[in-house]
Amino acid sequence: MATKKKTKATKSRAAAKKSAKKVVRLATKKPAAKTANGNGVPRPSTKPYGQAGKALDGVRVLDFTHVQSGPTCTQLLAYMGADVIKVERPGVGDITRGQLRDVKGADSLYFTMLNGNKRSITIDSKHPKGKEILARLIKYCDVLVENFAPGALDRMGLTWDYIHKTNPRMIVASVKGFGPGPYEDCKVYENVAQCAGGSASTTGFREGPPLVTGAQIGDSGTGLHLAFGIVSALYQRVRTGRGQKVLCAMQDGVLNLARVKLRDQQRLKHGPLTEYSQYGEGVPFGKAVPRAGNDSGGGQPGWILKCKGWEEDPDAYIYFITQAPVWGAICDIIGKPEWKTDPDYATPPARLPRLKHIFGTIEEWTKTKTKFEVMDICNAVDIPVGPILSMKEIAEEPSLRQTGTVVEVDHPTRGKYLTVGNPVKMSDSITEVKRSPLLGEHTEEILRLLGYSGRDVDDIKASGAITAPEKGQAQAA
Ligand code: CAO
Repeated sequence: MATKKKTKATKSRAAAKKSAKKVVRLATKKPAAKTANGNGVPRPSTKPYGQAGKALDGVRVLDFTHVQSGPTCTQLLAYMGADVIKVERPGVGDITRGQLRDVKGADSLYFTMLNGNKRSITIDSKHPKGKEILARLIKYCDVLVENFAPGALDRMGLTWDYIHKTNPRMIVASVKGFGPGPYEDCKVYENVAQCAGGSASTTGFREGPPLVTGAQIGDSGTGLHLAFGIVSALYQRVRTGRGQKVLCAMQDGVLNLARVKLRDQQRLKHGPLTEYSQYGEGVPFGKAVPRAGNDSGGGQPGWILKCKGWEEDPDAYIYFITQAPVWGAICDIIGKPEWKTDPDYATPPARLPRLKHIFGTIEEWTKTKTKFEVMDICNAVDIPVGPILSMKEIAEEPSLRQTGTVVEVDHPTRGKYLTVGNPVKMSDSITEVKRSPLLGEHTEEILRLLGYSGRDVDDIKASGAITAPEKGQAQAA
């Protein structure tokens, strides 16, 4: 039964709420959660799953991000229900609006696919009136996310001290290329991070140069890490009542994703890396983890093998894993039942020096089947295989459309386009993917939300704080 007695937790929550109210004067009032048992935990919602709002409903994000890493983070927060207000430079906006343009006069896919579910306001952050609007936004929002070059936020006057004083509850989340150290002042793009984070030196073929990967592990990977940091900081704020700085260095984010290679670096001290195919080929290891081609990263040897049609189709390949428990099934399928008992092939250690020959033999079989036939045959007996899917195949894959992983969105100037929906699926927070905003599309709406009157908005427009100097007005790029 519910008790009305206030616990320590509810009291401190109430105090935090009170002090927050003083600062966030502009925040709209939210109804207090009804407590079930006096310990501050709300009653379970009576609404059906998926109809009780979204995970981050009520969280307001001042989105000062640009290019890819930061926008990836804030788009994820927006997918989860946060109100993301993207601040852009008047007349210019996020530089990616105009990069890699495929449709004349329309925002690029680079921009539209990273800025869905957000609102856009144009503010010149260096204009005195712009600074005043930003001060209101800082009071209004819970989180500021930025990925400017090192020092740029401070040069705008938005130092941590200023922000924390203006809104002690605000979380300030940043992506930088490097953490504190010799490279902290460097500007960094995706591939720089892939190289500095250890990914490039361990990607590619032994005899070739280091390679960067197509997956944007430096930008999107770091944005994802930052989103985790922000949500954790929001959770901690429930207890402490105060915001904190959250920093994700792209080098750190890449290294976190490449941690198995740091594992292998340490294993090297104790002998060769026997699962790397160079071991079986008798090529000695050097001092650092080598590039391993398409060798599997774990204890289950795997290779990319040709499938039927490989001569014409550059993606007619399959990833084939020789997982030990299904070795017998593999031998039967490829017509080598004798390998099940042959001491040269029967055990994983015996197979390691013969991987090239083994995979060559399996490939003779995969070349007689399409990659999808290999999928069907192998998965029926639990052999892990993966077709090399082209982006065309992914774009057209019906199951990805059904799950909302690939979504078609309509846009007023470019028409329909595909984007990637929320890769995280939640049973009680359903993502609705919305198109990206035009430059400054919500400027007036947000100014009114911040308490400016119609006359104030006119004055702000005249001041030049929200309009491009050369055009005299903010408009879509
Ligand atoms: N009003 C007025 N000025 C604004 C503004 C606004 N609304 N928004 C940005 N600016 C200004 C900044 O204040 C900065 O000015 P100063 O240099 O005079 O302080 C200027 O625009 C340029 O910002 P920047 O240095 O961040 O941008 P850049 O294009 O030169 O560099 C990048 C881009 C990505 C290399 C750099 O921002 C960076 O290293 N960021 C951190 C790492 C990162 O996120 N990299 C991923 C990029 S995606 O591949």
